[in-house]
Amino acid sequence: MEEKEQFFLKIYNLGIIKFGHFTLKSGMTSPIYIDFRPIASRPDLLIKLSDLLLSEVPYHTFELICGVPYAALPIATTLSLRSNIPLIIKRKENKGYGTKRMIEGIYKRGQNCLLIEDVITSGDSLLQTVRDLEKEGLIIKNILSILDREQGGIDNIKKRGFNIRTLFRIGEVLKILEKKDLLKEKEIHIIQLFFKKKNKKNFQEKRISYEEKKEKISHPIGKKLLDITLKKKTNLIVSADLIYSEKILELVNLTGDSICGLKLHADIISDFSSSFIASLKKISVEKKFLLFEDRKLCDVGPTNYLQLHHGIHKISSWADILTVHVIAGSISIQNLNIPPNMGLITVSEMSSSGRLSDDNYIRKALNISLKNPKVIGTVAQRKVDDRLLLFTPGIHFSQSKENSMGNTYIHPNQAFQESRSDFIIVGKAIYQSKNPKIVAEKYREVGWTAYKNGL
Ligand code: 6AU
Repeated sequence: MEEKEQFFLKIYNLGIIKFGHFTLKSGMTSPIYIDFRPIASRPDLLIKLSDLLLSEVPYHTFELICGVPYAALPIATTLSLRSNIPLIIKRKENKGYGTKRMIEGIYKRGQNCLLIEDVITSGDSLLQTVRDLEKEGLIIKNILSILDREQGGIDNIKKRGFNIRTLFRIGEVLKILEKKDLLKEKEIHIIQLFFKKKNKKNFQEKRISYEEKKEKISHPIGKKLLDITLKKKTNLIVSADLIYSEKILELVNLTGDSICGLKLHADIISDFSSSFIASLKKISVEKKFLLFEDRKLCDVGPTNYLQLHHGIHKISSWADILTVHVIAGSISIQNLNIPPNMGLITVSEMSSSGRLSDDNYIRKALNISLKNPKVIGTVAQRKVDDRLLLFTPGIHFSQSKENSMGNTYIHPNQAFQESRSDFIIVGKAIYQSKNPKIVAEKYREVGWTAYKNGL
């Protein structure tokens, strides 16, 4: 321990622990932020760190080394140089051009790969990397991390059958710092409070129920959607991406009993009319579901306003829920004169492969969503704050399905288990099926069971 302790004090002096108010990748806030990136600028410490990590696993157990992007990349590289075991590089996104590979380097299916992560919180980004490597036929058994924040991530990973070793645990490093008088009393107090609370309420913990969500969502449409969901036992939204109104009405008649919402793209309907909307409204009242217009407004405020209220679609006259991007900034979705009975869903992170949103953008989009009282929820591919409803498109029972137009798909179970989603949005899987009524009912059942299992 002495050696590790000495080493930790050296890296601590690089400023790897910051105190303040931070939003973590998971969307949770924390008074402490740990970032090992500065070590990359100190070759001597990087080498020492790699040697300490390598002493945790026997060399013969792996043939490749990979770091979870990006923070662990320099560490994985050093490990590879010190052990003479080849490195492979996992991309966060494929480039969208060239080879479109997610994993770079030389490897063969069936090879054993050691995975390196810097900090483990929930373990989610690590598990994402595991999935991407496994898709390429690589075998992951051993995982090494520098620091465990002791918030449930390690159990989460162990539960899935991986061997994970970690050099430091947050509790033990805080003790080291306290012993050496490196923390102010106030800092100790804040951190102790945080970890006491968070450890009870760690990432393993159950999701919050729709009833609890209803308490947190103030917008009447958000509450109404949750009421419908609870009453009909469905979190399924069907995306009717069809170009004739008759076909949409047909689909709605078949699936209406299984859904809490119907999502439209009004601008793809060749024979759009107010009588079509009137028929749809009538069915939506009878069968109890809400109407979503997936217009994804993304312009400056005045143009968004015109697109919402005018043109042939007159969205504000009928839609219960409207999707918007916030790329033009928070003000672009303010002052739109949104009817009181219409809620907004922001699109913070799309389901498409090669999407351009990075963590920074997503964090800002989620903050805008939380601050705007008209916003009831968001589309994202990760867990979000409990005050937002989370909508997950890109759903298909056949997860590997990726169509040539670049949407990516996950199983409903994955949406509920990993992102703690509230609603699944399903298009093609239902409207292109031979029997949309039965298939929609199947998605309803699977979605509802997945939600219940998370409680
Ligand atoms: O199940 P699919 O792929 O046939 O249909 C998915 C539907 C489409 C997309 O326009 C929409 O979901 N969508 C959305 C939204 C806002 O719903 C966001 C996103 O990130 N990805 C996505 O596919 O109507």
